[in-house]
Amino acid sequence: MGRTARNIGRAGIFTAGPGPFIVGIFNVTPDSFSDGGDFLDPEAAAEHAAAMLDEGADVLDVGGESTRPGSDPVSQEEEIRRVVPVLERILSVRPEALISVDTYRAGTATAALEAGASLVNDVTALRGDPRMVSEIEEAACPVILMHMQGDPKTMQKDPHYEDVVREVRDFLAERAEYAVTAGVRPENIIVDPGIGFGKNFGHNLALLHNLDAIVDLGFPVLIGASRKRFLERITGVQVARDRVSGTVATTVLAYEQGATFFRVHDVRANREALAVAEAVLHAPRR
Ligand code: HH2
Repeated sequence: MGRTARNIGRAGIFTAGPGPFIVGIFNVTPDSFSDGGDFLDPEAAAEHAAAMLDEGADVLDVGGESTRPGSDPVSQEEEIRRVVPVLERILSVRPEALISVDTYRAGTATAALEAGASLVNDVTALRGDPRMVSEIEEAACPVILMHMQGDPKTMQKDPHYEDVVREVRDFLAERAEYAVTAGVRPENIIVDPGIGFGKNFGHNLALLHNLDAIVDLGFPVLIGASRKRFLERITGVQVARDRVSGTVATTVLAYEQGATFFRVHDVRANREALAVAEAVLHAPRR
């Protein structure tokens, strides 16, 4: 099957309705901050993928390089070696699964799309590899454009903004325009303020409380707050995988403000919380 056969535009992912969509995090990395090393073996990975889909994930986001603060990049060859076998194994047991590849390298995106991935999650918003935009345009697949100040190695050293909400919004508008000018279809663009990527505690909260400014850009908005460090400062929960309640709070608040994609580790908890939020928000108001 060629990659166009599996590619989805609005016709694929968005016909399910307006969302909300859960993007299950699937790190095939030895060093990710909360689940590093868990799913390097394709068999364990396939089981975990099936569990996430059964719990209500709409998309699985497979990544072969950690972008946690202070992390080092891996080579493209190593990234492909980690991602492609897992992706193929998942699709062999769940051929209908929608898989996104978390990469900023065009070569990895190509390999993943050829292996059956359906969308690309680029944390550099197409700045990391000059060939990425044409890859997305040719594949006609959806792309997530994320804001990041600096790079993962140094981004948390001293992030600085005059007005974080305005700057993140303007950045995402500029990157979306860049993509559209290069031929990417506007309906294939999803934007993401990049919680924790070159942002201090106050910056993260300001973005989460002013999401309407990002939603107003007119693209679907993705939020990735799952288990992140700023939640520890609020809740005191030090173990990353125990930050489920804090994550769920961000999901519900972001959904109420118009975000529709939620990149999370804990699919079931976030799916249930979103179902409750949807029911309440659809009840009549007097
Ligand atoms: N966060 C992480 C990685 N990729 N992609 C998007 N679009 N938005 C995010 O907020 C985002 C992302 C970091 O989290 P995680 O994948 O759990 O950890 P690591 O980078 O250590 O693998």
